[in-house]
Amino acid sequence: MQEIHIAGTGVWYPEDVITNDEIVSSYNAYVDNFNESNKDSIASGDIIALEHSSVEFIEKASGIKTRHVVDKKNILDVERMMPSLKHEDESRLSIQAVAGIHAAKKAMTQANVTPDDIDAVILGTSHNARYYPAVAIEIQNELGIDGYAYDMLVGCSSTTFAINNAYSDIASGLAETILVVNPEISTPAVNFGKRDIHFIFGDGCVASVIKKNSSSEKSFKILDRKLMTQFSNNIRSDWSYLARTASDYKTAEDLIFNQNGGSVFKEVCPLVAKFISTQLEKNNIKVEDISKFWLHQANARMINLIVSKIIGSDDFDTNLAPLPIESFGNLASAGSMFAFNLNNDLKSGEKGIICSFGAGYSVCSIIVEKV
Ligand code: CO8
Repeated sequence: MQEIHIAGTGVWYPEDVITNDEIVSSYNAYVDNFNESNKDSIASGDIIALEHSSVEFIEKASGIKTRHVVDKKNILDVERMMPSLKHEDESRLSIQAVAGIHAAKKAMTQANVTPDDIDAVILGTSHNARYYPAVAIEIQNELGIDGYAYDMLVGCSSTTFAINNAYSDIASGLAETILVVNPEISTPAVNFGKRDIHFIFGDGCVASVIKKNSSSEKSFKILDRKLMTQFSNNIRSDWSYLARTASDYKTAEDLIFNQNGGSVFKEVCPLVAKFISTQLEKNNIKVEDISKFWLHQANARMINLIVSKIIGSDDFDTNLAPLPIESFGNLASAGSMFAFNLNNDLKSGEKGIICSFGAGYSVCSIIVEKV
């Protein structure tokens, strides 16, 4: 009988780490500079003074303690407040390809496969590094993989939707083994001068090998997939090739990542809890039979609230729903599979749920069972 497995996963993250103390000190120095430079306009009421951020707020509101980033020095530099990167061009590998290749090699080792075994590469991410050629094809070329490769964007659900595509291609007979790569280099899209989002994101990448009838000891069988989207402007980025032609003016900060975090929290938590509960019912799986919830790492409070709604109690072992967000921040779409990679020591027959949710809105939940 044909089974389709997550045969192996691998992660990559940059060495630079920023603590909450460091991000808050930098932000508060930026605020002090801004308020001093604009003191007359602030006094006349033309500009609203910026307020300080706080470590206590960040830990309580999000659970984040540190984040790994591609360029700590320039993010913390109050005169810059963003990473310093080079333009993407043909003289070097894309930043997403570099991250993706590191994670992919680990995933292939864990899955006991070589590039010769792979039929396709699907790259899912929240932000394209460029429009074309696809970074997935660049990775395919660097690793020496035959077959096809493409990039796809589904905001925070890009990783799980990409795994879903891989499953469908394998189930239809188009491929037998697919490498899914999910680089999330998010800090270039963060306005580090904005109090309600300056602390949220980190950079990282996860890769997964999806394979028909895998024999690797790390294999998880995919039992069920469920997807939904529902339009919302609460998480939005308008950064695009159209921007250079626009006749109205917007700054880069207007165009990059913006969110109404409170609304996202209120709307998405009940939606995801119901989505997963309904999926379990449909599959005749009792919630007590779920040993692990690998959820999108947007906010630790959000994860705990969703799990408590599903299991009907807020008294549960923290190991039930891993929280790599504490060390890595929000890794956009890579978060749920990153959690899976770091904490998946299940026994044969035990089940878990991988679920992403966020921009779009988009939700994808995958029930898996340890082989
Ligand atoms: N320090 C101190 N106080 C602050 C700060 C701060 N840094 N920020 C806000 N406050 C204050 C506010 O001013 C407010 O004060 P008051 O009550 O006086 O008005 C108070 O704190 C409470 O503010 P909020 O209601 O906004 O705070 P919350 O408790 O809601 O927490 C969060 C804010 C952490 C943003 C929370 O709302 C959250 O996590 N929401 C969910 C967000 C979410 O899931 N977003 C999806 C993320 S998108 C994604 O995962 C992928 C997208 C693509 C990648 C993008 C890459 C860049």
